[in-house]
Amino acid sequence: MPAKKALITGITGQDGSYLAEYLLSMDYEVIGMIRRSSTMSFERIAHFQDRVTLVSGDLADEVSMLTILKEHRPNEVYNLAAQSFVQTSWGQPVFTGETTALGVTRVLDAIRMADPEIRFYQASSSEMFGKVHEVPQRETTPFYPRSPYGVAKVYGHWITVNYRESYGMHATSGILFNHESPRRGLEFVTRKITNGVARIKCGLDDALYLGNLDAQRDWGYAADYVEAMWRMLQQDSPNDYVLATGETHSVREFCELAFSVVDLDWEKYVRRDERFFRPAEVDLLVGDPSKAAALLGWRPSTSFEDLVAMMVTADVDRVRKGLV
Ligand code: NAP
Ligand code: F7E
Repeated sequence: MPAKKALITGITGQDGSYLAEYLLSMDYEVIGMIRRSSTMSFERIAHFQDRVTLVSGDLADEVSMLTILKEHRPNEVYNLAAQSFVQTSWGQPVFTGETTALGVTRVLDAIRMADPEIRFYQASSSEMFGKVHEVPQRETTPFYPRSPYGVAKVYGHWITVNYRESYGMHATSGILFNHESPRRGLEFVTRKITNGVARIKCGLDDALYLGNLDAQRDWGYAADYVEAMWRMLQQDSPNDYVLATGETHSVREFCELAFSVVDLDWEKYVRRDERFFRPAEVDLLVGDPSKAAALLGWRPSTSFEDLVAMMVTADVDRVRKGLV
């Protein structure tokens, strides 16, 4: 049987890099869409770059999507590309809407025109639940987004459902709660903390400046989550699935644990900084992954404690090698 072919938008991001590795391990032919930049940063994909085909395109440009689909004829498209940083979405609300919301329609419409049999995965987000209507959040929980990013993801989710219902497309939405790794961008709170811990431990910094320590998140490990994305597209029918651990922890707890990994007391180093508070906050997220467990046989395999230790250890190693 010929190998399956998958197109990943956002292959240079955290999830894109793990998903590409996972699909390669299953003998897929992987096409990765990258956008033009004056400096190319392939940090997360350098170790397997020679095993994937990189093609140029942008979610802002439907023609580029259509051309890629017609030329490469993938069986599956994973739409992971987005302006994904919530804080930035207040400063760049229109750009966030263009990419994170309308970008989804561009991909779906390009698929509809090139080959509506292509299976489609949309990277939806727990940020859609925002000011939560119920605890824990599940597929049926109403949305109440609290940022331009969250609003854009609600659009992306519903346009995916709409193309499924309008055109019978195999279009699936994975509603993923926060998932982290040593490849997480440095601006997100988990990686900001673990990188800060490593720099303090190695004597490069003497403080870490953070915003709201009371926010609570359901944090899992990114490599566990990309496997479930693949499982979703192997189902006979498209659907919506929550992926989460079912546990929630505050930013304060994350700090306490991360500093303790290197035997430091977090209270001596963490300072509050108004710049990192948000105009509207999502106070508490905790997901119910029972549908994914029942239909996909998926369960997260990495505990909160192991995730924090993994990220701190990786950052200490990087800092010691002079890499961060
Ligand atoms: P990430 O590390 O920020 O990666 C985002 C990717 O999107 C990068 O490859 C980026 O390319 C690409 N991109 C941005 N704008 C683009 C555009 N206009 N055209 C083409 N590519 C573009 O994000 P992530 O954490 O891997 O998340 C993957 C997806 O899941 C995102 O859609 C995110 O919103 C969603 N999500 C993430 C989480 C989470 O906890 N990580 C949870 C729920 C949903 P460059 O490298 O060129 O910037
Ligand atoms: O913030 C608080 C902040 O930026 C988590 C994205 O992947 O997950 C991510 O969005 C919490 C917030 O992630 C700082 O106020 C405190 O309550 O790590 P974050 P996020 O906003 O939850 C969802 C599911 C996505 O879909 C997104 O793409 O931490 N916080 N102090 C801080 N956050 C940051 N970034 N920096 C601080 O200094």
